[in-house]
Amino acid sequence: MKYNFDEIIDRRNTNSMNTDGFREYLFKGRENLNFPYKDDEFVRMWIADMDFATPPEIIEAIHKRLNHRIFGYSQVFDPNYYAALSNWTTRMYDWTFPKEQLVTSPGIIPALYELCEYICKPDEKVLILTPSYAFFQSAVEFNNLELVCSELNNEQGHYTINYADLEAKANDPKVTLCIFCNPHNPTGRLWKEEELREVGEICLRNNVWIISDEIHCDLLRSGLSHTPFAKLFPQSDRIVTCMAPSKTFNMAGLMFSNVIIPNKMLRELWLCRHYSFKNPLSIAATQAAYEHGQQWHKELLQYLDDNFKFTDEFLSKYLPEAEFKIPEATYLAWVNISKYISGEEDLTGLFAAQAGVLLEGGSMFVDHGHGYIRLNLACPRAILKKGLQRIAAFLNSYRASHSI
Ligand code: LCS
Repeated sequence: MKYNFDEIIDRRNTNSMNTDGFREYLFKGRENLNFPYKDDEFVRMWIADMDFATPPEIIEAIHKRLNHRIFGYSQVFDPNYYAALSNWTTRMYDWTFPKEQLVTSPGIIPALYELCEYICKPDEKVLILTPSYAFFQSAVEFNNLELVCSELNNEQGHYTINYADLEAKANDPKVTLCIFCNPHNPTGRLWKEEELREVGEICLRNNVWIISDEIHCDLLRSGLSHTPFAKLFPQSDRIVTCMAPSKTFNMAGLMFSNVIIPNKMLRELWLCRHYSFKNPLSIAATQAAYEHGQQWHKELLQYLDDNFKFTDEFLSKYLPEAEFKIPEATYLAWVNISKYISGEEDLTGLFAAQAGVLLEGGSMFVDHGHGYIRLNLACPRAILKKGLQRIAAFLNSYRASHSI
């Protein structure tokens, strides 16, 4: 390996959400909570960023841009940016899109907030699949739109789409948009082509727009490949694709993402209303990621594969009744612990207080996450091991003392 993913980097006092902002995010309104652990004693497996250094090739590109010394108003003008992204999507997913369809945003979440507003009229409804990344709900509710949830089928931890339910909900004329997570956070499902086709056909025949949030699409187990939703429906202009280097290369704080809008009217609305200036360091970093990030990315996937293997073996040995399957995508483990703990709503608070682990309990995922915890495995193996040991010790003692 050329890159060192075992390195432990102290992230405290860098304005990082992960280390310095967990109270505000996980315990909003209860920031003064006292835990038996000091803040720096927690094992942090919560927010979806990584404890790995961003690739040196990206840092070098930022340095190069810094050395220019002027950081005036900027946007993407250099055609090499499109070329870099388009080469990446062609190489990775055998798919590309015309240059004029590409717009950029400081993040996918801000893009979702805007797109909901631009696509939907005030009394309309937006469909999501649950459990779900909670900001999908926030984007809908921020725009005073109604949220409609279709629960995924869950058979022993294997999640599939309930097409009949989705069709019934999409059939409501007030449902005009579906925000679809491809691959899916938190379950880690990498949707198959036939699943995407079915969802696409349901939405399109019911005049429902699709926003396909593909932020996790480069975080697959080695050997698997991602299908962009829009690739399957080249004749439709109702599928908006969101992609970003932020998760893949651990640069969420640089706030840069790609939004591909085939529909001309929607794109014109975006171009007219979106605040279009971008951070020049982020543009340079993103272009470098797509141009020079391939080797680092390959090694990252290998390290994540091994972290998942380690987790799977650890759970089989020390928490054999936890339901867990190595997901096809994301660096997130979605683990059903209901055989060890029951009737507890606030698993996030409980694990922080009693295990010294910061994680996200299932109730943080809109709905239908009951009994689950989500663990972020994108950390050095030594940290992962410590986190898993704490989780196992806590759950085994909880079960013993509660006679579950
Ligand atoms: N979309 C999905 C599906 C995500 O999982 C995340 C981050 C974002 C968008 C954020 O996009 P951004 O605005 O940064 O471009 N997911 C996180 C999570 O699950 N926990 O912490 C962040």
